[in-house]
Amino acid sequence: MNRQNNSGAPSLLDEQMMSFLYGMQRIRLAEERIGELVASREVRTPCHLSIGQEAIPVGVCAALNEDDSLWGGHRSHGHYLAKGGDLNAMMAEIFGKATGCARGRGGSMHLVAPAQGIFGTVPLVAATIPLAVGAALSGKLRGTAQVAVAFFGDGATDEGHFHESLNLAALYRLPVVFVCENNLYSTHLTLKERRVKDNIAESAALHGLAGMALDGNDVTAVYRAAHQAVQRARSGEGPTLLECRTYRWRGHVGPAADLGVGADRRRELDEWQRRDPIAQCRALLGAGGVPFDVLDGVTAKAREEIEAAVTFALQSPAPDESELLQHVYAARRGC
Ligand SMILES: Cc1ncc(C[n+]2csc(CCOP(=O)(O)OP(=O)(O)O)c2C)c(N)n1
Ligand SMILES: [Mg+2]
Repeated sequence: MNRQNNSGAPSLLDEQMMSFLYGMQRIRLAEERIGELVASREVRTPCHLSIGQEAIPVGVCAALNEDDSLWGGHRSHGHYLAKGGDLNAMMAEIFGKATGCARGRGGSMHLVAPAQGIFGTVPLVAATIPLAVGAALSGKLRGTAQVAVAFFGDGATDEGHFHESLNLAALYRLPVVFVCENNLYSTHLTLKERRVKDNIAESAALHGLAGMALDGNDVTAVYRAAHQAVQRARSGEGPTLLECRTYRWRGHVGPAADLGVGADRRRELDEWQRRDPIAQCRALLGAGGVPFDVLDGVTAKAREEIEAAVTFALQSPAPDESELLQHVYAARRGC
């Protein structure tokens, strides 16, 4: 990859890396801001931050089309943003405002943007996996070339849904990509406390689908693996399981770092912070000749957008009381 050019402007190949940097930086800054707002009690919502894990949604979503569907769980700000969900509508949702993407009814864990293929993020652990399989089956029956992607944590692989879904998807060669974000923890329980073997990716071979384990903090590795998996799905060759290794810098829920959780958390955090996906991406671009002020400009642009989204959310109205029972039950036709 030749990143040198005379003007100091990013070359064409760098443009994709720059868009990865921007995508990751936007997620991180948005989540840092959400963390501050929760800590100061300006917003009241449980929030599950994915700081440290940004390369996975950004790398995977770069391989998707807008009408491919995305299914995320309780920790899905990053997936929503990477797939093209509106930042203002997300921030307003987190504030419980009427302009929120779920009209202020869902909060941080129920993000939705159907026009961008985000039909819902679901905090029931493992629920996204069969939902994505259903979407893939629907696409296949309707003869579209759409691909469905399920994002889920390592904790979700402890559930039966994971295995049932992999089996069904493999059996019907469904166009689905299973993305396991293995951050080594399910709440406060480490992988070692929950499994005899550290072998999530091997579930793919057991159920007869393609699969691989990869460095989830390397955005280009994630993009390449996702691109291949999406091509496979779109061309009728069936599903893929990607186990992406990563680590969340904050606690399971809320903005704190949870350093008291587990004997190893301090050491692990130090180790994984040295593998920061954003710093790695910046270093690659910098080493290739992209000037630091250009890289800093990416951060400044993202920060500006986030502050504008917070202002939008603050100035938005709360939902009207009269709407309380709307959108709760489906209206019966003809009644
Ligand atoms: C079916 C179900 N069981 C338990 C919970 C409580 N719970 C919420 S998040 C979580 C841990 C999930 O861990 P993982 O899937 O690894 O995702 P991570 O939080 O690490 O991103 C649990 C047990 C739940 N929401 N749903
Ligand atoms: Mg986990």
